[in-house]
Amino acid sequence: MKNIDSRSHVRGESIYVNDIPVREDTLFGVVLGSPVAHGKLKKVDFSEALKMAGVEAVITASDIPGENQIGSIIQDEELFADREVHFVGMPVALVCARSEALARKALAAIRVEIEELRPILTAREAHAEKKFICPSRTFRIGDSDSMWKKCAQVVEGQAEMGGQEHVYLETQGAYAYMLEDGAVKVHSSTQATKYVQVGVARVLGIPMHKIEVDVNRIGGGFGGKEDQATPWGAMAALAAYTLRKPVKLILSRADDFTMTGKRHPYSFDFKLGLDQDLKILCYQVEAFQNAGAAADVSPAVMERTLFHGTGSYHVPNATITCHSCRTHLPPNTAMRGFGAPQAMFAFEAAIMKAAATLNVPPMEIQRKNLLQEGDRFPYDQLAANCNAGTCWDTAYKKFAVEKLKKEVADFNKKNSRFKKGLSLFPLCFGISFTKTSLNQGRSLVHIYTDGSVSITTGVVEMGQGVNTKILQAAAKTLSIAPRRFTIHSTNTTRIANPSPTAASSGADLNGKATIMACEALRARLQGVACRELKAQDPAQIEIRDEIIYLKGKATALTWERLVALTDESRVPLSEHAHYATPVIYFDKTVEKGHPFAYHVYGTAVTAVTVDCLRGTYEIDLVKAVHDFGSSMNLDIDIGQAEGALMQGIGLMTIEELLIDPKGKHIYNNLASYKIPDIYFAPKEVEIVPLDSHPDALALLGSKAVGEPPLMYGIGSYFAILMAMREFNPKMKLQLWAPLTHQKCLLSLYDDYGDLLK
Ligand code: MTE
Ligand code: LUZ
Ligand code: MOS
Repeated sequence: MKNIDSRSHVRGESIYVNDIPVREDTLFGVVLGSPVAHGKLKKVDFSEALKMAGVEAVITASDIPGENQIGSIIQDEELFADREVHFVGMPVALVCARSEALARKALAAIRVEIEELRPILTAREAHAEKKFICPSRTFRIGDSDSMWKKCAQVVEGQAEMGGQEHVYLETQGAYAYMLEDGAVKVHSSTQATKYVQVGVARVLGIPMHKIEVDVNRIGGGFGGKEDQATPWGAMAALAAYTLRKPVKLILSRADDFTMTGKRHPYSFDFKLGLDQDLKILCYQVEAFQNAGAAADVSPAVMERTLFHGTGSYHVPNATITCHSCRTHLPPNTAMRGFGAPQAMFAFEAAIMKAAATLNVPPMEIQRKNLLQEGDRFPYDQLAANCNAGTCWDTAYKKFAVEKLKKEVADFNKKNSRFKKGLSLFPLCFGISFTKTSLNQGRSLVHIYTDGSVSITTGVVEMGQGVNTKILQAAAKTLSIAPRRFTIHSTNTTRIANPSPTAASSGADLNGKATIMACEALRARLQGVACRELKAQDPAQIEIRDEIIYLKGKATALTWERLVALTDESRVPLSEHAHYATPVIYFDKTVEKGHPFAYHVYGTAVTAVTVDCLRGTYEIDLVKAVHDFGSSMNLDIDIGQAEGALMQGIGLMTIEELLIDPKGKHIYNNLASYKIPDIYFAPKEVEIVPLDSHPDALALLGSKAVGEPPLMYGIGSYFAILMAMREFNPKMKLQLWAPLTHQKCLLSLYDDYGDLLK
């Protein structure tokens, strides 16, 4: 089935926050951000700004009737800086004017006095100064300490991975206005209606029932709107509440770039030990997470890093430690993969180092150590229906890796300036929020008397096609045509307390709730049909393609007639259902449990060509065998896989966030921050679904797909590195993603005295 949004998208008719027709008297907000990363806020003088035409108010911390606090996991984040500023771009004030242009003009007239303090910019600096977001945590399996001496080879090293900007097409924003009796409605571009509602309630000091948060869809989130849509929703609501006028606040791309957090940069110290046969005996890693200036979801990201410390491999002895370090950068946040890509990169870096040291291909070490059925993860869960080896072997055969290897070797023999490299990357990603309580979904289904159906769930459509999947699940359960359904906006008055749309589990959680609601409705309809058709047992009734069957035989009773009869019989045509993932649990006191409903597996093959004169590279191909379970919509799922792959390649190659020594992002637009475009895309991309069994905890057996394929991008890093080592075997092994063209060029000529002569 086609994505139900494709028609309105293509016609430009899809509605985002900025497309909502503005009400009379609407004001437009622009945020004043701190110009320095760390300092004492001495004075904010906006008297001149207030005198300007069309400017109605400048709102600061002192205007907040409730609490100046929006922290979710830890209450450590102010909506507006009060006494101190903690990052460049930290909101200090909101200017409200009759147009955005006027507000921006007024912004320039505000004088801010700040006594600058020294900023901490890297995780390692923060670690040295013991600036932490939360206590550090360690996952352990076996006893790595006593195993090192039993290893034939031990390698140690450091790996670095940079952050990443989300680059959702729709920037952050909200539109808020008063309803009656002190209630506020907020249209927000958020992945988490509840978080915005909670934030607004806290800032305004009013109960949650007075706040309605609505999301029609968002123009991408990628995790960036899981926790970080809240400040803009809260500011718009605060302004609407205090000024009693509708207020719209849409960030410019530059402001969004500067003020919002990104994927967490990480730094790692790793140590890997292997036996004679290249079997991994032990692994130890210490991860330093750059959390930025406030907790945001960093403790949860850190947790996912710990869970993915050993990647797709079986490691009998492992010690995985993570520190969440407080720095003076915008609070880093959720982004597709959520701490897992960093952990996996560190492990692959360790394998690369071992391979380089032992002079064996990394693939040999990788294949020998893949997870097998029943292997224990460091957090105690066992690998079940483990497809790690199957994906690898299928990819190896299907994509003729032996032949590719030979082609690459031949090419490298014949060419001195251009070199090719090849890598395989195995994926294993756990599905479920690592915080067990978040694993619940809800659905509200109304059947109207004409037989049409309305569905509201807790999930937010952000381009991932989840509404199409919800519709498919409902249409299948009720056995009626897709055209009968409308999926309505995500709204806190229809679905209360939803989990954020995140952790790739939006479709599983809310789709399963939708099936439950539809099953309950179907049972009621069957009861009415049973009476109408004078059958003995509702079990003899079946609804199939909008026709009612009795004992397998079609009757004259249609869907529409049955629905009308049901209403006439005073049997309710509405159902609200709740789904909570069974089986999962986790005990933080011992760091053991069964946190994931299931794992998603896959293997990607990547080939690249490096231009060793320029340091540029092209990605020749990425081919992956991916475990979709039994996909309920391959068009959407392949689209997700390809999109995630591109985002992952960007992360590992050209997307570089540069920060100046004072803590300011040097880039604030897409002319300087480079993301993959169509020219940079691999010349060939092929995603082949693995023939795997349908997992019972996945929606209709169709496994979660939103995040896992992003990690295939890690393969591009190592393919490029392999090509570079062909050119300069003496090159220092630098494990520092992203491997930009510039870094590539500098590394190629590292220790290359002869060539430069
Ligand atoms: N796809 C598009 N087009 N836009 C997005 O913002 N977000 C990704 C992924 N795919 C995203 C996307 C992220 S980070 C997640 S967690 C999942 O979609 C969330 O949706 P799901 O739970 O329905 O898979
Ligand atoms: N968000 C979250 C996530 O709150 N918990 C998670 O485990 C998670 N995982 C991936 C992406 N977002
Ligand atoms: Mo995705 S990072 O879970 O929003």
